[in-house]
Amino acid sequence: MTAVAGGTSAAEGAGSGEDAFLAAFDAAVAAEERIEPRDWMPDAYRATLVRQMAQHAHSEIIGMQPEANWITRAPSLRRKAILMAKVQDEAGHGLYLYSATETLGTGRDELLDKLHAGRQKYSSIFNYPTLTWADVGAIGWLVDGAAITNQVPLCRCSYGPYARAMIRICKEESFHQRQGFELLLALSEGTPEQHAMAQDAVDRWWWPSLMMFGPPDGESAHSAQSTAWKIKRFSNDELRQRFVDICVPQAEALGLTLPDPDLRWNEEKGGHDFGTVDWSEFQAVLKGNGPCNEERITQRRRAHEDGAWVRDAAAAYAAKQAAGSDEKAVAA
Ligand code: BYC
Repeated sequence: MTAVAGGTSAAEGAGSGEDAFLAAFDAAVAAEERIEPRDWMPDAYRATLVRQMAQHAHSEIIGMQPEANWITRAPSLRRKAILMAKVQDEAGHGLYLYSATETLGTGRDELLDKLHAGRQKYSSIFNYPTLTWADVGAIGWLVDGAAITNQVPLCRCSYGPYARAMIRICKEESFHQRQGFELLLALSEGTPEQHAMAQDAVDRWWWPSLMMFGPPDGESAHSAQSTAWKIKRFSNDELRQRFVDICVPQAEALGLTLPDPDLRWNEEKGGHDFGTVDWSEFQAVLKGNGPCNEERITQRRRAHEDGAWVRDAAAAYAAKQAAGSDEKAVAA
């Protein structure tokens, strides 16, 4: 967007010029132009982006924990290498997203402090335990599958840096989803014990995966405004429906069943009917009372404290390098 570029803050836009800035912003959004970091934007747009992107970034780095739980116990070197690459990808996704929030004037330190203090959320899904190796497959197939369904539309988000980060993230998530499917297929077609392990994992991860799309539309506090701003392109329920419709034939191909007796094709609506998500469980997990909330946040805080010396060393090295290049510049 160029029309309002240079009007970089709400304060600058306050007063007589604000209406013009807002009109230019609204016109840019309506015309499907991208809003870029130096463009004027409403404070509430900035705040909602920081909220959503921070929650997304936190999900990526907390999401490393349940998967990393299986790195040492992966059943072959090939599976171990794949899982390590996947967990490393999640860290990278976190970095893209924290960098994108920095373009809105909110640094990573501030966001991490809020996460550690319990003032910002991460996806409910990562408060469930990974009990068996099959859970690594179920996370790939269902959790990454749900993430892709939710995140592909975000590649068209009105805020440029977020949209561009999502393009790369979605490409990588697509590999993740396929490795999960392939892992589950190998188990499903293996011994009866392996098949049962795969089915048990799908039984436990199915409903929490449906919760990843957020509360039902009628209870979604932010949807209307985020849709008007073209941050969100589809509602929580629309994406949840899309995910169910994608998963049903994939479950058949896997030879596994989805744990929902109400799941059936509805010719009239051209999609599957499915049972009701237990929203009381979702709310309990959001309030910190899921099976692993405590464990995840404790581990995250510990990792942050243990990593303090690395951050200090990197900052000292950067300062030394900068001083060195200043000296060279003076000498030249
Ligand atoms: N978990 O008004 P609503 C991944 C909150 S992981 C926790 O509908 P919105 C991956 C919501 O924040 C997936 N909280 O909100 C990583 C709000 O609370 P606040 C991460 C949830 O924002 C590693 C309240 O409920 N992906 O990719 O319009 C390995 C009301 O909700 C959840 C993203 O974050 C939840 N499930 O819509 C594998 C995608 N759902 O903030 C995979 C980006 C809702 O007012 N985010 N809440 O305190 C989004 O697309 C949207 O933020 C959501 C929610 C669809 C999630």
